[in-house]
Amino acid sequence: MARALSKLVRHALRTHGCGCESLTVSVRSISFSPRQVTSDAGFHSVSFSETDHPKVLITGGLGQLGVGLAKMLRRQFGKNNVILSDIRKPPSDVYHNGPFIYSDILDYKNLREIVVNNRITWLVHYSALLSAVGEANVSLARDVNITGLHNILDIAAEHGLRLFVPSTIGAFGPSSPRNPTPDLCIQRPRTIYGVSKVHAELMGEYYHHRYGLDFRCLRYPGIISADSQPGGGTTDYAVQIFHDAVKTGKFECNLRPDTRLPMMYITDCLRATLEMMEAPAEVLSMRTYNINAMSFTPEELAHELQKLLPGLQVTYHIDPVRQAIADSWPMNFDDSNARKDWGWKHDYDLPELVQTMLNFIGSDSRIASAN
Ligand code: AKB
Repeated sequence: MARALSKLVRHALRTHGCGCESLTVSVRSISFSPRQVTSDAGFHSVSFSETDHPKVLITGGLGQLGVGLAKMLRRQFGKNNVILSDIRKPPSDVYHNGPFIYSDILDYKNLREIVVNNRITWLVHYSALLSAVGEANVSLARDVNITGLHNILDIAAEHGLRLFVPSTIGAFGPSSPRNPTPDLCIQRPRTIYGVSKVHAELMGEYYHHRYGLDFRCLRYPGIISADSQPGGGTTDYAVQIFHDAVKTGKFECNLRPDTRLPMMYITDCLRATLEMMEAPAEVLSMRTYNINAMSFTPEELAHELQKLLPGLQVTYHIDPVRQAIADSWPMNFDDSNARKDWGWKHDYDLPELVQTMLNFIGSDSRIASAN
């Protein structure tokens, strides 16, 4: 089991943009930090005029969500106003589609230089190790998810940035109400990923109240995308099933057939992120919101897929680490506050999700086999 998990970590680090290969924690040389200034230091004023487009930096940009978010934000704000960053070398299409920069969130000076030199006004902080991979390497997860976040918070507060940090259904644990899970309830997660996300929620909210940091946070469900892979999460099965179904007609699921988890299609997730970032401060009654679209089990997802691919065979080989994590997470997510405060509304339910994923992956594999 330990060997399998460390293989998983190595694979995730090689193939997925968590921005986390470099483990050197830098010694800071900063002239001041929010810890040294008083609460009335004026961080409330954003450093760009409301009529200007924001200048956005996305960390962990080569993971599951960064490239898609950059594409959407570039359409809205202009190509050169959105900078993707990671510590890995970008594929050539990403490199040629807009600004890409090396950034290591554990290197405070490097981050600060990027923010200053590019006059960044919004920061979307996607670097993180996910749940399963985090359990396989706790100290790396602690460095990236907690120390990295501290750097990001300080940079954002010092430079008056609007900061988005995603949280997750994983920020809840076995003692949280699971069906449904409201925004405010007991949060005692049992993974380092969950602990680091509760820490991020609380630190962000603390910086908001203490220093006026414009911190915004959404708790994402499992995100399902066709052209980008998640890396080392518990909900990854819900992406892999589509690829295996199209390629081989078979899928081996690592969760029990009745494991119910909240899920969302990537287009909804990215739109929610932009809508939360653009929401006027006065409508935000909270700084951290649940968002949701649907909830399903592996059995229900397989059944929906079999309507379009009747030959699909699904077997179950349970991974005890992932199963224990999933059993401690919400089954249904209550996102009524997001719907009430800033008008959140999802577009994709399970049938549309399955149709869209199959269209996408099917046309991709047809192109690949034609080449
Ligand atoms: C994971 O499974 O770790 C993530 C998440 C739900 O946060 N996809």
